[in-house]
Amino acid sequence: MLVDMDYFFVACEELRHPEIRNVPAIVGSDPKGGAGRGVVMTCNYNARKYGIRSGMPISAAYRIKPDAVYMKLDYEYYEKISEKIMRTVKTFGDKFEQVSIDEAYIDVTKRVEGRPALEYAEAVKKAVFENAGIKCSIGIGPNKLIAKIACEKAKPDGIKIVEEKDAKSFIEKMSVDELYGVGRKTAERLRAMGYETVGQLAKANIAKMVGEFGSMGAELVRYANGVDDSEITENYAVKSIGREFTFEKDTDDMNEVEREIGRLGNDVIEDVKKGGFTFKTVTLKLRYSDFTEHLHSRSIKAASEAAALINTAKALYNENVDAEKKIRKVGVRVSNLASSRGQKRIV
Ligand code: DCP
Ligand code: CA
Ligand code: CA
Repeated sequence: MLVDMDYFFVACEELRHPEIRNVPAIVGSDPKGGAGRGVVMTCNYNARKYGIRSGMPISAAYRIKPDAVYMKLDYEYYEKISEKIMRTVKTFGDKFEQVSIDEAYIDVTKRVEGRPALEYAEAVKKAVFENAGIKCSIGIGPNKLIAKIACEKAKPDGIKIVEEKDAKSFIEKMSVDELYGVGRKTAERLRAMGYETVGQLAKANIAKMVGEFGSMGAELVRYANGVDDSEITENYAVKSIGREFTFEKDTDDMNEVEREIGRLGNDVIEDVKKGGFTFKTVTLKLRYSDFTEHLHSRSIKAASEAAALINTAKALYNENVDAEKKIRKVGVRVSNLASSRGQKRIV
């Protein structure tokens, strides 16, 4: 079973601002009257009606709906709610694997023996709503791949069950980019090879696919046939990755600070790659010689590269630094992590 929260960040905001429930509402960067940089992290379904989407430049959202409610990211608050949700979801499975802040797999094989899976999923939804006040969608399938796709089809506030015997036909008409592990680039390459639908890909020649994509080519064909043997494994201990540095002597030399941001950024990226993560939020910490401390955050499209981190951190520095003061300590942190499983393997 895959359990995924609906429009998660904005759903969290609704809990403390019930008045935004019936209007288009967005969490993301400051739109600054249309001149703002950065992206929409998410929006409620009311905003989606107008074509606003996660990952879209905030300036584009502003052009579509300047009178929407724009809220800035409060990752720590969402994380607290996420913890409550995950504690609840975990009790419903024999194995539990959180894959991002708002989504987890649980193994319910034994739990649904002798009772309707639909009833069980309804109980999970009810428990999450009662404990955390958040609505979610649930996909159930013979493996993680099918559960994930089923959950997408269940959105919002729904349940979709796909039995093993129906798994292949469930996905065969879908476009290849709806398959797990297929990003935009891979989808383009698949189309160029003549594979438009998952069903076409399912019949692909394995040797040809391996020639094109390496061992992951074979895996893609297995996915296209609805086959996924990966286990549900607990692995989500890490929520953010950061590094800090205290200068020998407090400094207002911008080149020196930027050099340090670059160094910290590269160290952070090493850990990001080791963990197989992508990040969406960059936070710069500045502590001045008077010991005041400021945090500046920006959300970007999911990334795992050093340049994305370092450029964002430097931009935050340049935009926010108080040039009147000397800096004692600088920190760089990434959060809003997700597993890059499926995206990373095919390049
Ligand atoms: N998120 C983000 N940047 C993106 C996409 C999402 O920061 N490009 C954040 C905000 C989301 C949260 O991660 O609330 C969970 O992402 P989902 O993809 O599950 O999207 P939502 O929960 O927002 O919407 P849905 O109802 O489609 O699941
Ligand atoms: Ca979600
Ligand atoms: Ca999610």
